[in-house]
Amino acid sequence: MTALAARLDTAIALAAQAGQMALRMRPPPGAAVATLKGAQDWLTEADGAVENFLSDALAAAYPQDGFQGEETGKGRAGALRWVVDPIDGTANYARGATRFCVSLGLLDEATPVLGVIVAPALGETFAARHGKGATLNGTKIQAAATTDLARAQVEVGWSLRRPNADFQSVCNKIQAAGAALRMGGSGALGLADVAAGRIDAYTELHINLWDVAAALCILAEAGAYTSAFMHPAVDTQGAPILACAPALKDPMRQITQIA
Ligand code: LIP
Repeated sequence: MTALAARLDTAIALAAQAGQMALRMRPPPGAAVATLKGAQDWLTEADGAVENFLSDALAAAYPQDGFQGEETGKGRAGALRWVVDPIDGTANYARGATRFCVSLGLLDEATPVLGVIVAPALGETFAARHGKGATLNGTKIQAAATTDLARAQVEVGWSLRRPNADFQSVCNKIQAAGAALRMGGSGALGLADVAAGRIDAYTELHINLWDVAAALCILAEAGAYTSAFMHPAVDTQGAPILACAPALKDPMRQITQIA
């Protein structure tokens, strides 16, 4: 078995365990049980516990690999680097909702080579290895064949890291093109839905590396178009993102001005 194949098996197993830990720790429905890192930027007890579990388990399995987590930063250096969002969709998770996931990406320098996204409350595992395709619960997935925005469904991610006016401008342009608009609160799951052909595009004016590291590999292996996200400062600064059905690349790039 190749080194990447073995790491994919490990990532799937660890993400499943992390997902069950998150489910056990999930707050009940109601007002958010969490603290605020910033405006509408939530942190729960599970974020830290899940990230510590994954960091320790990956260090034990692959001590030569690097690690970067949303909550603990760039913990270890290595040619291969795990980039982890312990709970993506924290705003949903903190209220007892189901649209959240554990996201594990593996980068070889700046190239995403593995991606695993586990949504435990939805019973879904997305997985991909560079050059070997992408799956949802073991079944091959591919981006949609949609060619017309007037028949498309587009998710737009939101945060207060960019002005609301800019977010609303993008939403207005998408709706003016005839597309249906949605928001979901988890960038990783929105991007995974593009890879699975469930929606036709996902865009966000600013998103962080740990939110997308797994999804970037899954999207590439599912044949989706993805904007150039991996710029030199992306590790700590994040970037805009566009992912979409291949035939919608030009109109979506025109609307979002994200290349
Ligand atoms: C979230 C992202 C989402 C973004 C939110 C937040 P978290 O990640 O998935 O796309 O709009 O502001 O960054 O905080 O739930 O891990």
